[in-house]
Amino acid sequence: MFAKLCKLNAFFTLLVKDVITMEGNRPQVSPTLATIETGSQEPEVEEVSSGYDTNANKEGEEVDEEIEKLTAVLLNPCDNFRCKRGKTCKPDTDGKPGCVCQDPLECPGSTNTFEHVCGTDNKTYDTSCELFATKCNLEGTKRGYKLHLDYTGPCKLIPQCVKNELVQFPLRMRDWLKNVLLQLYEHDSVSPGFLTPKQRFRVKKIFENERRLHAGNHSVELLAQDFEKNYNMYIYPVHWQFAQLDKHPSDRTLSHSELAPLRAPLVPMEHCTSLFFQECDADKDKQVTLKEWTSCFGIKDGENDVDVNLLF
Ligand SMILES: [Ca+2]
Repeated sequence: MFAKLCKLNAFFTLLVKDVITMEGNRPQVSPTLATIETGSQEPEVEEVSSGYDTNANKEGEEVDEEIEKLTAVLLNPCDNFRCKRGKTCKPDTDGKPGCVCQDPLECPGSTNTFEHVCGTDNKTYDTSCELFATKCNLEGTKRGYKLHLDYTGPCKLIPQCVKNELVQFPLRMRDWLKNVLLQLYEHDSVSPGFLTPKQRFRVKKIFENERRLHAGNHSVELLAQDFEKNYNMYIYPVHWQFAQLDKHPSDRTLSHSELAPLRAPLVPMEHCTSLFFQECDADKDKQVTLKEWTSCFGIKDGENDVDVNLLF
């Protein structure tokens, strides 16, 4: 678990670095990605057992340890008891732990503005904790159902995305995805762990291709030309990003909350983000399938370029 966290932190650090190195008309990821709490990363599990092993049949110290654990559980049944975002553990009258809506006023206050989030109700919340606690307390109401984390940072006026800009968005986004993967590859070469061997093998082919367009502040015309010329290099990064997001659950479709880690930090910087993801959901069922996703980025399904095997 610790190793996994370290890897994630490193990944976020890397993305934060992109903000500094990637300028101009490229999608950027804000530093807030490192601290974003979208709620989507939480498994939809309300209760997790305390892990206390009642069959423990050990001697000496081990038995003492078990007794200590049991005592702790009895004293505070909420220890090691997890609740999903917006809820908090509270023992019932029998001392059995359960999850109840958190009081938004009990959320730890923000320490800087990066922690503010804008809700879909166009209201700025001090932290994502406050937003999800508010949503929980509104459960069963229309307002609660409609409330989601829209983007990170305080609410601001997002200019309307015009059609011409919307067309440019996937060009820049897929170029950015390719560059993120190439950066991961370089980091992985110095300190392995950023990519799996399979991922590394696939990115290696892109990395070693002399004809690839290197990261820079390219015009949309050049990006479009490069997509024509080096089309094959863009197939894998688009699949890779889908697989990164499709984890809760991994079912080859992306829900609103699965998209959030990518969408939320991008919205305040790229005003076409929301519309782009809306349009990606071609059949408007609130789920973006792999086919819809790849089609959004211009990957041609007709030529078998959409391949679920690339997700693993
Ligand atoms: Ca999914």
